[in-house]
Amino acid sequence: MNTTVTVTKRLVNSFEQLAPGHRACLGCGEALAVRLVGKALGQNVIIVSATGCMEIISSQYPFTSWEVPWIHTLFENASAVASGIEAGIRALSRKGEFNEKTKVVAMGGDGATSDIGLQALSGALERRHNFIYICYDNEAYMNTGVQRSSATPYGASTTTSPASKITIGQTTWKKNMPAIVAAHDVPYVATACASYPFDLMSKVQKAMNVDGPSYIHILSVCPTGWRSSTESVIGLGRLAVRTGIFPLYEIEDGRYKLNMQMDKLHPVEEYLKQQGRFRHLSPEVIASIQTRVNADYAKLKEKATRS
Ligand SMILES: Cc1ncc(C[n+]2csc(CCOP(=O)(O)OP(=O)(O)O)c2C)c(N)n1
Repeated sequence: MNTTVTVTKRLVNSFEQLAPGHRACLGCGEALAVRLVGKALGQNVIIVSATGCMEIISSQYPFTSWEVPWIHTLFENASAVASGIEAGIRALSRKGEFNEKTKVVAMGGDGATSDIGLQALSGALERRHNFIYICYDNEAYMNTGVQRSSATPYGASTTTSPASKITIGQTTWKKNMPAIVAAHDVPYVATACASYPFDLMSKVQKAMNVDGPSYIHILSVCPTGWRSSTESVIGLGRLAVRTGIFPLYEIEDGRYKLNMQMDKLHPVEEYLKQQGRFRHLSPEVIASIQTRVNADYAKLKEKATRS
């Protein structure tokens, strides 16, 4: 018994960066991801948070759930604010007025990252600030009522892409944010999901050790917006990975590495049928999603083989 406790302690930091008592929805996959990220980051960090679910649930005045320095920014400027803090740390360090190795970590949802904050993120990556950007991707603008974003998957019904007799809902394919970040030639890019907690935490720790910009894109299951059951959060995250819909991979100095090589993918239907947002999809549309997922996964595998 004691041995198990010791091993667990060594694997997972007991420090909770996100204190209990926050207001996330029941079964929120994103709050779980934030907790895991916090355990991997430790305490010597400054968090810069764009507007979104994780800001709303954690910072209602006069309360805060954050056990580390934390600043709320607009959608548009999380990466710009992170850049300024990082530059400030460097300037003070040069003058000998700051001796800590503090990491700046910017975070935002998929709307904040792939839509409204993309310009500031691109600038910060290009200037090569020493910071980590984490996208918590729940695949829509969730805290304002499930509006589509450019990360919403094809065929999903949202309040601004509602499925009807004449449309399947979202008619565009999910924007490939990790590829957009990788095109900035940054040292470290990774995808992760809270359903694979050790994989997620080890990627965050890797990013902590990068001298320069790094990016982690975390799929965050959202029972409220996906219209799925709260007890299937972990299972849905695993299925997203095992179907190839959300593969786990890293891009280190341009080299791709698949973290879970799968010879045979689970059918996408297994994943889609558990979510109300896809309930209306016909077998033909599901088949077209399967074709696209197979092709994207094959491309990724090829990149990993060539690396
Ligand atoms: C420029 C701007 N447009 C719209 C809003 C309103 N708004 C606040 S949070 C939010 C949704 C955020 O979506 P996302 O970044 O995906 O994070 P999530 O809420 O899903 O965690 C919106 C639209 C805003 N605050 N600023």
